[in-house]
Amino acid sequence: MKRTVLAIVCFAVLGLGLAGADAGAMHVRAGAQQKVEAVEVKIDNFVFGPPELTVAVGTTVTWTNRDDIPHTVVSTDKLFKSKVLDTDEKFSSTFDKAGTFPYFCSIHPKMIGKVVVH
Ligand SMILES: [Cu+2]
Repeated sequence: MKRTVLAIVCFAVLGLGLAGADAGAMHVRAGAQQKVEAVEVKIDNFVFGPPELTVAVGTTVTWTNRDDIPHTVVSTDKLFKSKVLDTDEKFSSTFDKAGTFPYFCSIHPKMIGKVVVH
């Protein structure tokens, strides 16, 4: 009996954790309903997460460097460009036009991501 309660608590905690991790995705869904939203991308372990975002026109995307290595966020089409971001530094860009906006890290060009605005 006690075991069952513990299992339920564990699932609840796990569920909360997953809900937190899902917050970014929920913003994207809200964005589809034409709300102006702020969306976060985390840079961790040489990966932009999520690597591909779909947001509504007017959305501000903020990148945060969670790595202990410097990174940059540079638009392939030269539409935006961050300075070198040290650990926990942020860079934001507002997407006022629909389109697909690929970007990469100029220090590690294999790090790529994409913001789709509609
Ligand atoms: Cu990098």
